[in-house]
Amino acid sequence: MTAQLNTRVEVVKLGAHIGARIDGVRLGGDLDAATVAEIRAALLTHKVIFFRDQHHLDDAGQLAFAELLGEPTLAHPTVKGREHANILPIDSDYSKANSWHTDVTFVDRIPAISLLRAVRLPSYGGTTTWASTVAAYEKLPESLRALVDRLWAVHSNAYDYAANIDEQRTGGVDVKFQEYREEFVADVYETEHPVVRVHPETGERSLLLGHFVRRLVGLTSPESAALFQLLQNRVTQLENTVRWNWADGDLAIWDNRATQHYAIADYDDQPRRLHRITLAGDVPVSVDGVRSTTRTGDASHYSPVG
Ligand SMILES: O=C(O)CCC(=O)C(=O)O
Ligand SMILES: [Fe+2]
Repeated sequence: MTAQLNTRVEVVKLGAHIGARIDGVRLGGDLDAATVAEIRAALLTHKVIFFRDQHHLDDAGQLAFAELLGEPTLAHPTVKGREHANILPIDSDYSKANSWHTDVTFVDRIPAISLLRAVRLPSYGGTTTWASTVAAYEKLPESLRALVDRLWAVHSNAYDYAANIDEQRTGGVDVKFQEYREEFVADVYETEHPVVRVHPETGERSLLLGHFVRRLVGLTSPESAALFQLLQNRVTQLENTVRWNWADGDLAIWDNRATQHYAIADYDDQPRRLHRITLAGDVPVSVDGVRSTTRTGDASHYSPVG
């Protein structure tokens, strides 16, 4: 217990809009409530926070700490946890998340928080970048805010289906990648979310878009694509981002209600592995107080509504 009394949380801001490193904390299931509250406050303010030198953490320790911040979901709605039901291995042998996204937006109960721990890192490359979807919204001109405040989008895990088939036919996909994709879309989920959601803890408005968006409700495909790209470009503007160069012992935590992220696949075929735990989130609510609606699939086995 004495070690806990000496804990001095130091929050080092990394950019104007997003990102902070937190020093002076040894993460684990035994952290005191005051320190957990400081960590949560830093997460809400900075959207993604990084901890270094947590070499003592294993899966059990990561999970015990995660449980202090919320209720873990299953590893994924469709992809089974390999060693542990609540832990999703992010393994470069199976997939690379090199596309801007918010985690698991194809279900109604989008996870609130993700915790990602470095397990095996490549000798170069393999950084991850996060973007603040709150900053993106706040920087919109009045006219665009008026447009997006009432816009809705359909998100689904069944994406790029035709491109995958073409790639298979031309022999462009590794077998393990193909198996992973098949597991990913084993059950199809489709959910309608507001493009602007109100954060349940901070009240901030943010843009809810990313990789899983199929189309914008009421627009044709070309119109959806054009408007989606305009807004996505706003999200990923470099001033809204922070990029993290992973080291052994690192843990990153992001507010999945206020960010998108992109894992940069510039490490050739070196192995890269991280372990992710997500915490249950609420169903998004629009600026008019309307909740997201499920069109296909039932995600109740995956996560309670947080
Ligand atoms: O590989 C990474 O750095 C991030 C992967 C990812 O998208 C995630 O953990 O949710
Ligand atoms: Fe992700």
